[in-house]
Amino acid sequence: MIRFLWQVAATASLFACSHAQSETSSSYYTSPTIYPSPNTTGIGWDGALEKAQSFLGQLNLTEKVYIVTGVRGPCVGNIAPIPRLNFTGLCLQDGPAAIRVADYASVFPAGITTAATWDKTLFYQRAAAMGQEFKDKGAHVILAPVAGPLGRVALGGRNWEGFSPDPYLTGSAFALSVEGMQSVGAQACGKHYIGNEQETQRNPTVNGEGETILAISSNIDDRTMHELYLWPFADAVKSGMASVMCSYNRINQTYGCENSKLLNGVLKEELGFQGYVMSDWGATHSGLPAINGGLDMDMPGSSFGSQTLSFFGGNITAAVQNGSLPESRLDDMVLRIMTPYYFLGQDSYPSVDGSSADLNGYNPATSNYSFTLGTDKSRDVRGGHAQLIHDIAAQGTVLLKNENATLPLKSPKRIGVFGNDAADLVTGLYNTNNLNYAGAPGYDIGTLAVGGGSGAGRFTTLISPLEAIKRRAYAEGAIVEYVLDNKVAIQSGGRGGGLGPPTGKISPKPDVCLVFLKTYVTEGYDRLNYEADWNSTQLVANITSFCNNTVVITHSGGINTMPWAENENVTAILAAHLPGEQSGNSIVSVLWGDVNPSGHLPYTIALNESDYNTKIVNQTNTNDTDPNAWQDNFSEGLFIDYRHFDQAGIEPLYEFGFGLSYTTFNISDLSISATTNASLTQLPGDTAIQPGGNPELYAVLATVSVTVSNTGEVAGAAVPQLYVSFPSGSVPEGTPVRVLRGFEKRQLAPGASEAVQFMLTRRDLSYWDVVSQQWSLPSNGSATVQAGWSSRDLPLEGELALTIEG
Ligand SMILES: *C1O[C@H](CO)[C@@H](O)[C@H](O)[C@H]1NC(C)=O
Ligand SMILES: *[C@@H]1O[C@H](CO)[C@@H](O)[C@H](O)[C@H]1NC(C)=O
Ligand SMILES: *[C@@H]1O[C@H](CO)[C@@H](O)[C@H](O)[C@H]1NC(C)=O
Ligand SMILES: *[C@@H]1O[C@H](CO)[C@@H](O)[C@H](O)[C@H]1NC(C)=O
Ligand SMILES: *[C@@H]1O[C@H](CO)[C@@H](O)[C@H](O)[C@H]1NC(C)=O
Ligand SMILES: *[C@@H]1O[C@H](CO)[C@@H](O)[C@H](O)[C@H]1NC(C)=O
Ligand SMILES: *[C@@H]1O[C@H](CO)[C@@H](O)[C@H](O)[C@H]1NC(C)=O
Ligand SMILES: *[C@@H]1O[C@H](CO)[C@@H](O)[C@H](O)[C@H]1NC(C)=O
Ligand SMILES: *[C@@H]1O[C@H](CO)[C@@H](O)[C@H](O)[C@H]1NC(C)=O
Ligand SMILES: *[C@@H]1O[C@H](CO)[C@@H](O)[C@H](O)[C@H]1NC(C)=O
Ligand SMILES: *[C@@H]1O[C@H](CO)[C@@H](O)[C@H](O)[C@H]1NC(C)=O
Ligand SMILES: *[C@@H]1O[C@H](CO)[C@@H](O)[C@H](O)[C@H]1NC(C)=O
Repeated sequence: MIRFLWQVAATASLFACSHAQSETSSSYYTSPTIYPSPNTTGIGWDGALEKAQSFLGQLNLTEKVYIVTGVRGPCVGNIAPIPRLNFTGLCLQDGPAAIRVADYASVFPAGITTAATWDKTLFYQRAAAMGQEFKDKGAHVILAPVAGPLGRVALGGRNWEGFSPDPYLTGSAFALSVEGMQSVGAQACGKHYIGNEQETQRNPTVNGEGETILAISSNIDDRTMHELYLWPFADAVKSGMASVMCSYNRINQTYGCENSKLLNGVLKEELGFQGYVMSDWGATHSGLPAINGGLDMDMPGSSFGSQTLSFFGGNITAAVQNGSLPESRLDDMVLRIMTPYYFLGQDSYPSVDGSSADLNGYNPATSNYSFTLGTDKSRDVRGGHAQLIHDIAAQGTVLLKNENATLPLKSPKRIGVFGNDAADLVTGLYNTNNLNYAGAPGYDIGTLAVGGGSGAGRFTTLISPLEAIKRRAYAEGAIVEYVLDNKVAIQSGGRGGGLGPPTGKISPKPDVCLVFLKTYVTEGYDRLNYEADWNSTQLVANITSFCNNTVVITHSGGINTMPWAENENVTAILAAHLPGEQSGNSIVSVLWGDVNPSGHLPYTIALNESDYNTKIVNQTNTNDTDPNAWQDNFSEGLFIDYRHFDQAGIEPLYEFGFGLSYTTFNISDLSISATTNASLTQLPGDTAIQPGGNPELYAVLATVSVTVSNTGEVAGAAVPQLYVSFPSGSVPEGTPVRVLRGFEKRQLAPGASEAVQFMLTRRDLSYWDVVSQQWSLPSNGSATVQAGWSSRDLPLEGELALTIEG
């Protein structure tokens, strides 16, 4: 059904293009308008709405407008102080892996690394530690976490900032991140809402004739929206997320920050979101349409890019005065912003660190607003987080291959280290500015521990792989030989050339060769290649030509193909993702076995890049005359990542959920029990909306338990996973073969066993029914439940039969 409609749409658009430009837009999905913007009722934030109302009652019109319009100040985003009310303003700072604009702060493992741990405790602990650093620097609002992009396209340039293309895994990490950040009193701003799945043309451009070419439109059908892209946002709203950032792109032709269907209809009404929607920087394209469409705060509010003034500010004052905007809407915007502020106790909060102002190039002396900065500049907020960062990075490292137990290393005496990614940074500790990026893969010599753009972080400390390996080797009396410049390693040639022993740059012959590869990622650009950068495949070929014990380690902001994976001399592969500041220490822990790897892939690694079905849309230089030319039809529906590989029957190289260990595990004793014998209605009852949506969606309908045991010689952490297959025939066409619906992580001593329980909620067992506009259980309630170690390794299977009212 859905697929058929898509074909019609595509055909119609081709027709329209060749005949009349004005008809182009009508052949694509469009968004309906949903007005008015619902008022907050402060549910879940007891007592705080009253405080916000009392504050609102003291504001004059100009001051209300201050609260909703950003100004220039010491932080990346700022709301002006109102000194007469002792309100010191709001400080908003990037980003998802670190407080970016700060010194003496930690750089944490990226979202993708965190997802690869599959560890809910670490999801929360990382966020709580980050939240504490933001708070200690005086930042009220964290511009994180990220669930958009979800990771629809393997080459998406910002996938690493978020977690996984699986909405269940991302939903868990996103919601626990919100809870962790807010547990210490900082506000989380979940982003980017929604459909921001590529960087290319995420913003409008101006062509040679001065005509505006609109930003890309992500055209997403209703079911796909609910079951993939919206799913994690529902989880985070349920967790009390203070703020949501609307995205740069259009959705069904309408800009993210004025899409009333998505902001008013879906986020505030269906999901019961009580907080405020802020724009991405410069993503506001109108005043009243955006405000009526559900936007509550304009950022950065003043000069940004080509925008010199805000659509908010004085325009709102004028609109209220001339009656075109009801003041009650402005009041609701203020209440939505101030309620989480009071709920989290931010009326008593640390002052903004003066070093933030310096790093943002802000001079308080020349400001119209009286921001008060802390006098204790450059506060050290790292709070001993290095150990946690080390742990997450080690746990987020995925062991993909380990022939004949090459790893952990057995006290090698001669260690070879190769590749530009092993080296310390040589171009500064803050690589946020898309260094050398014009399709080129970032900076050359230096390890990749975090990506670029607003998701970057300034390193106060960075431990490179080479540094940590040398320290370890010295302690064990081993020698380390290295060639870090890929060009030199490649040009030297292999055996008999200038690199390999006995006559080359490397001699004696290493017992083990550690090859470090990297794949740069940064906001603003999508990736161009699936393989790791800097001639990585050739580098591996050169090293393996003389080294029959080559371990390849990747530091990558996304999916890589690995054409060298089956090379006989590549004995082990570790996908170490973006580990943050303790990079070297964490990889040494895994290589030498201090940490038994327990990471699992949060995405699928294909054998061939052509196996991926979703691509970056790129119209650059192909048509810059049609303002509406950039259209991205999400015509694959629910079939992204492993759902596509399962549906199309494609064998991956390493599947979603896969990861090896230095020990072995067994899984047994699957048992399934419904929580009620009573028959269930197919649709949830008509219960008042709470944050997260209809509360009945989260009622547990069944529990599944399994027993996991460590059958090997060393301690290790098992990651049992639960997948559900819906009864075909009782669900609409376009339903995936199986979907992740549970995972846990358990540390087990050798010989130890533990029972693990998974809870299946009504939403977990439902599909989004576009007709009733509800989550619906299949009419025949018999689902297949599978448990195991990855999306393709599921030794246990059972049936879950629910009785559905006829
Ligand atoms: C190593 O690289 C050089 C230079 O590109 C190439 O000529 C040589 O064939 C490579 N050696 C192997 C074994 O791949
Ligand atoms: C986009 O259009 C599709 C097709 O009409 C529809 O199913 C979906 O709900 C629309 N989404 C939005 C946000 O307008
Ligand atoms: C919001 O509340 C105000 C009263 O404060 C009311 O006038 C307005 O109609 C309400 N708006 C909606 C959408 O319910
Ligand atoms: C509103 O309050 C501000 C001070 O916060 C003051 O500058 C301004 O004149 C006031 N406006 C009105 C209309 O009273
Ligand atoms: C502002 O703070 C001062 C000093 O603590 C206090 O005297 C005053 O009442 C406060 N004003 C408001 C409006 O809360
Ligand atoms: C109001 O919005 C318009 C664009 O519609 C903009 O040109 C103008 O500068 C804005 N005014 C203020 C005071 O921000
Ligand atoms: C692994 O061990 C087996 C048996 O000793 C041997 O045949 C094989 O060549 C080894 N493979 C590697 C990659 O060392
Ligand atoms: C898009 O196309 C342009 C022009 O051919 C090219 O320069 C750019 O690298 C492409 N971008 C991506 C992400 O493919
Ligand atoms: C890859 O190697 C070729 C020569 O074989 C060189 O021209 C190119 O610049 C290298 N690319 C990178 C990214 O190192
Ligand atoms: C593997 O290493 C051996 C040397 O130990 C070499 O003879 C062989 O050609 C290498 N194989 C590959 C595929 O490079
Ligand atoms: C690697 O080559 C050495 C000889 O240089 C040999 O002793 C060793 O067994 C080989 N290892 C593997 C894994 O083939
Ligand atoms: C570009 O788009 C315009 C308007 O739709 C169309 O007339 C023209 O043929 C297109 N050009 C190319 C090269 O696709």
